[in-house]
Amino acid sequence: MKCTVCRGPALIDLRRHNANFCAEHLAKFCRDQVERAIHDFDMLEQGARILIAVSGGKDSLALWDILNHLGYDTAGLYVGLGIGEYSDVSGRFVQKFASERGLELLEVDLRSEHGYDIPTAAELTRRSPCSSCGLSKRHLFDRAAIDGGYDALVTGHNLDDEAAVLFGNVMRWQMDYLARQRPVLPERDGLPRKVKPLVRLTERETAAYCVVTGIDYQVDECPMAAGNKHIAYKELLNEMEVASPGTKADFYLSFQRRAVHQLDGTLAEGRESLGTCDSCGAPSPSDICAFCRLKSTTARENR
Ligand code: Q46
Ligand code: ZN
Ligand code: ZN
Repeated sequence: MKCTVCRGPALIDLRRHNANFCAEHLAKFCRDQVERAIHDFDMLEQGARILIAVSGGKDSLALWDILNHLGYDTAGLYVGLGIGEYSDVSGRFVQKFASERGLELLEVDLRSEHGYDIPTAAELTRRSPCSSCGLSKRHLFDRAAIDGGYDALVTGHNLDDEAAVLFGNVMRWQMDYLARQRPVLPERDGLPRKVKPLVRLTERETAAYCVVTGIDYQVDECPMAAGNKHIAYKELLNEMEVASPGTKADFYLSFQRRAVHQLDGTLAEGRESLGTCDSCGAPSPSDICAFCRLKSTTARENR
């Protein structure tokens, strides 16, 4: 197998692009795909100051590395979720990545700063761990991006993630979720601009990027992910991709090109009702935001 660009030995084949790449050209391919997503979806101004939500996994660390290469002014934000050994190891990968490259890393620890961790929150609220976790991360990422005056909050959602979520939303025709499923959401009412520059790369590609550029990352999956329905959607989409390479990208990117703008009205309707939380001042559709409610539930039950 030869590299499509230099004809040297290739180490990965990308069937949907009908191409094989060596280490150097795979890294270039990944950076080019991110640059293209940023350009096509008008995500970021050149040299923008951005905050990257980093988990210690392959996607967020690959993205941080790529955005740095592309000349953005980057800082990372890691939220310690308190999911035992998994969180401890993830945090160490992030710290190592940042310190080796001299990059700025902000850290928030749920337990010491907000009095709870994700396993406790899941148990006390009787909600799925991912729902407490998702709302906690969203709140803390949004807040840090606004307080720090960053031009955008960037997350490492890749093509597999986005296609799986889109599949789930289509299966239930959740029009409000579909309307919001965009790679760029503009800043509004105290919420930062949010962008997803990895939407043109799959998780196999970001993992390969980490391997060829020497990025060490947390390879274990979160132990609380079991039962997450998106895992089944990813498997289904992967089966379709094997039968017909390019299906996944076509599904997601064609939705962005042809369909999502039909839902601009639905998006605007959903945005009218945001006020502010009486307790923390964050944008919220109710008097007390979901994060403050979660905090007070866990504080009450922890007593
Ligand atoms: S960290 Fe949190 Fe994920 Fe673990 S508990 Fe669920 S949402 S699976 S990205
Ligand atoms: Zn090559
Ligand atoms: Zn609040």
